[in-house]
Amino acid sequence: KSVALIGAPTDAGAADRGSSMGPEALRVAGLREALAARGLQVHDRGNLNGPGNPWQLPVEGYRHLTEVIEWNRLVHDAMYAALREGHLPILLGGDHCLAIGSISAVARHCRERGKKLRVFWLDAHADFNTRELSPSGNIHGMPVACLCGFGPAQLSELSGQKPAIEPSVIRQIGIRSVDPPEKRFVHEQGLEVFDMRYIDEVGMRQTMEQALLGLDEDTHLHVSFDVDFLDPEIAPGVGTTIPGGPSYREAQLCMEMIADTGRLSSLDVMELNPALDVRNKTALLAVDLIESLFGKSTLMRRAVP
Ligand code: DIR
Ligand code: MN
Ligand code: MN
Ligand code: MN
Repeated sequence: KSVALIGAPTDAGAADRGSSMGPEALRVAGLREALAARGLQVHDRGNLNGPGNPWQLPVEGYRHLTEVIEWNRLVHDAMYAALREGHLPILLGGDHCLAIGSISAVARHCRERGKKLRVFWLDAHADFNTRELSPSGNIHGMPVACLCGFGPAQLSELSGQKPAIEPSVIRQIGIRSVDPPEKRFVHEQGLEVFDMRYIDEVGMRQTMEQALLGLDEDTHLHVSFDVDFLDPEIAPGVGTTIPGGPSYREAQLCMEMIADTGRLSSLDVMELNPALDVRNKTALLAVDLIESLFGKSTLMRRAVP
């Protein structure tokens, strides 16, 4: 099995500068070597080359819309090409607005191949804002809404079909920060959210069992991993830290249970911000978790009652 690494160094959709350095921090943390050690063939495609961050205020509810559209076009085309070539693409973000391009490419690919799609959205945030609902205008808070057809045409129609995905394919895990109007919209659209309260109540194991229900041989599983999913005590290198996220062990179990399905077919690693990190520890942790996502386990698997 071969993986393609696609770097997208931009922070045009984010609240803070610095996630543009994410791709290189993940490489420095040994991502290629870790994947190669899993027996994967790694093709590092280098970084996409898009517009800079003009650092301007929102215009008509969107910040840096022109730049975000251009970056998402580049990401869509690169992810789609990698999927067609038979690789498992890994998008190295960059801020989470780029999941619009990434998942649009995955949705297009699945449509063409007659595959079912399941999207795991690991995040502290629901990222379901629209220009009307958003408190910030930052597009990294809007990718799930754009993918479900609520956003500007140039972003919502990237996959060649609007909506790119139905809310029913999404499972959100680890959510603990949702803006009040955004919350109403999440309920209205019926997103399946496993928030931190739920994980507290039933534990990560039962949460993941439920979120993984219904996967079959024909399912393409995409994971969109916003690093702010993790508790900020262990993962400080992100812009919008929200306390009370999954612990190291909970995050490991989450990744291991996804690996066990054998269905992982594409991945985003987003919002890592080296400017806010401590000796690259968040990048190192992300690589550690990605190893588990690709099947690294400690010693053996004992039967669990
Ligand atoms: C907030 C923060 N909900 C917003 N969102 C995100 O601006 O829409 N932060 N995704 O990382
Ligand atoms: Mn987030
Ligand atoms: Mn996010
Ligand atoms: Mn974020």
